Amino acid sequence: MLTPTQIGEYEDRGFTLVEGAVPPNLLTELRAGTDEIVEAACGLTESDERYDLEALHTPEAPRVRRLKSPYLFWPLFAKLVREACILDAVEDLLGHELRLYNHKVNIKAPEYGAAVEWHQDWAFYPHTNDDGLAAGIYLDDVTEENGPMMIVPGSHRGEVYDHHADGYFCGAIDPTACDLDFGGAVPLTGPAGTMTLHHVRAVHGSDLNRSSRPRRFVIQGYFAADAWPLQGYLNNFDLETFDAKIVRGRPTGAPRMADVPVRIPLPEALNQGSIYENQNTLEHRYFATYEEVA
Ligand SMILES: O=C(O)CCC(=O)C(=O)O
Repeated sequence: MLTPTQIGEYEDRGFTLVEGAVPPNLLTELRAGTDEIVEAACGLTESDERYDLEALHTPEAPRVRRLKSPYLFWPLFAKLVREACILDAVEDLLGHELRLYNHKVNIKAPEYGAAVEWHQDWAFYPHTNDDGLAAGIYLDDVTEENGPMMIVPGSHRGEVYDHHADGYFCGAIDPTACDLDFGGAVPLTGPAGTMTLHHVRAVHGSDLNRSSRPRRFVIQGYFAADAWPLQGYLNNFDLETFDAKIVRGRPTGAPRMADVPVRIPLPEALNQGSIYENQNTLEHRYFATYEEVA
């Protein structure tokens, strides 16, 4: 499905974009389905297994920051993690045997959607090899104003950066303690229906939504089936659940080992929950918070 130029860009820079990857009828279904799901957060008083709520959420005026593992709860999203229009592109980059690793919808609501500090997905879940990526789908038109994902080109070939604060994992890179060129980061913009593909080691982040338009972003993380999570056994590893996440090809009990840089994300983050909670302990933030801007 991908062109040689897109594959080359992914290999050289650590990311590529596919405009119009999601057909219009599916896009309409996803947008309407997401609206309904977000409205159903009305009445919730705190985050739960499905919803991650902004600090300023109230039961009357819901502010949903993220849908957590939506494929487990809503059929529309269960179908999406296996959609050919996504998996064909992922297969071009990772091969035919594929496992879903994680799934979420990040919602940057107009004028207050939270920033995500710079990080590498690899720092959260190192595997035996780094044939992993995140396929993202923009449900809204994304411009520089509504918090596009930004990626430091070529960073997928570099080191794995320290994502700790005061000795605990915090899921973010301290921008004052590394040599990364954040000014050279590329904003991934595109119309609704655009798919982003970024390497699991690529450094990325995103600013606040500073516009009056939403930025809803579905993220589906995949690995080659022979990449096994290094922390699997620590996290109550269950083979049946692991194998049920195969979306193409067959599972294997023979992990492929690669010479990859690894840091273990322990001791665990002091603020458990989503990445937004983990990153709260980062002392030097790169992006402004909504509270600061307000
Ligand atoms: O929503 C974004 O802009 C980035 C999201 C991200 O990197 C994450 O959720 O891990």
